[in-house]
Amino acid sequence: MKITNAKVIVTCPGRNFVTLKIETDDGLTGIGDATLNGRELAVVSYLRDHVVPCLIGRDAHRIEDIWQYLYRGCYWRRGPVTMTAVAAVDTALWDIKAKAASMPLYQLLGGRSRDRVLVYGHANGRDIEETSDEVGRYVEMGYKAIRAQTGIPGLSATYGVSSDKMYYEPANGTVPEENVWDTPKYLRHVPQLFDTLRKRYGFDVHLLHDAHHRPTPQEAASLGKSLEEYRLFWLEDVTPAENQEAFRLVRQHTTTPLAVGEVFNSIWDCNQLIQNQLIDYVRATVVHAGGITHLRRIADYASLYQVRLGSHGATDLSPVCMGAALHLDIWLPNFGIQEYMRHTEETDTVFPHAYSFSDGYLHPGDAPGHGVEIDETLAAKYPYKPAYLPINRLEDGTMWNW
Ligand code: EZ4
Ligand code: CO
Repeated sequence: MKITNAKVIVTCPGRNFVTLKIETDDGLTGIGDATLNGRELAVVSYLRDHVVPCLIGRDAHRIEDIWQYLYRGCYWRRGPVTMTAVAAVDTALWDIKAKAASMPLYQLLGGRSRDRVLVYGHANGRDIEETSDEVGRYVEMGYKAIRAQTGIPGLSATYGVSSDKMYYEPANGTVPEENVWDTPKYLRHVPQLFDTLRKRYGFDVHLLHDAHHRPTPQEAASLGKSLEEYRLFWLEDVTPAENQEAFRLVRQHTTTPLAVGEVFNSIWDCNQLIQNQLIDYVRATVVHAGGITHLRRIADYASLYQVRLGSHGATDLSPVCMGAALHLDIWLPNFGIQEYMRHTEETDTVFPHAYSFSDGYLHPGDAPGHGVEIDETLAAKYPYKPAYLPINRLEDGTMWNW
């Protein structure tokens, strides 16, 4: 089965998405997500200018060989732009192979290891009271796991908090907005949030929290310690992981479960974290970590050390990524949880999909392939709009982590 064409489709139904569609001489087509938040057009060029011309005429069934060809063959290995482009090709090829087999993708991976995929939603509020009410809304919708983020007194804007609740979109400014950050204020406030939530909702609902790479390792250790009694499902991105060894300090001081890795693009970003058991969950994704082929490799490696997969699933990961991720999740023996931030109605109409939510779980559906399509006519009605995540500065103006 030869690849005859590959198109890069850019659309902005409320936010930007990049999708690669591969066509074959059998008439089968497959799609892969290629969205890299705030750097979308870099991946578009990488694919259009450098990858697509090399794909034409290749055997679409040779997924592994094409992966190696794009990874080793470009000489410049790894990096978010490269690995997102590789992921798009890989995901589209798995979609095609599963359609050729007339099977849902999870069957090709080894079949289901579970009946459904546990997901967590996002509850955000300007203050503890509002966040606490939001958690209640998620409990009512059936969620078994909820991430809680709250505004911090003294800081005008906080990550994860906005007036749009169900569909909040962190990327907005045509140039990045500038926020002010202060870690000591944050460290004092967060334990009060979880104290309130546990008093109101008890310990049966899973609670999660994202520190979004702001604390230093020492601050991260202190945060983990101060949250221990609230028994979080996980504490996410508690410090940047560029230096994987930094997590040793955090780990030595707290039993709060740790998750990190939404920005990882390769197994080399987490090999020490995994091998030294410095984390409990790795947050790498299909779209940013080289597709199903490479994420499966990371997850298999993690299973040797009892580290589980808890993939990133914010709105900038398109329904195509979500569909593919759910097939991996339902198969993967060491699956932990899947993040699920709902896409808007507009986005869901551009990307019709077989996956569905019920009672706090997602199911990938049983359509052949990964079960997600793109309505190209509708997609063409939403042209690309520049949009960036905000940045953070400390109160004295020092550039910090967002
Ligand atoms: O900042 O998706 O856990 N989710 C997150 C997200 C990320 C964005 C980055 O593109 O931290 O909100
Ligand atoms: Co995060």
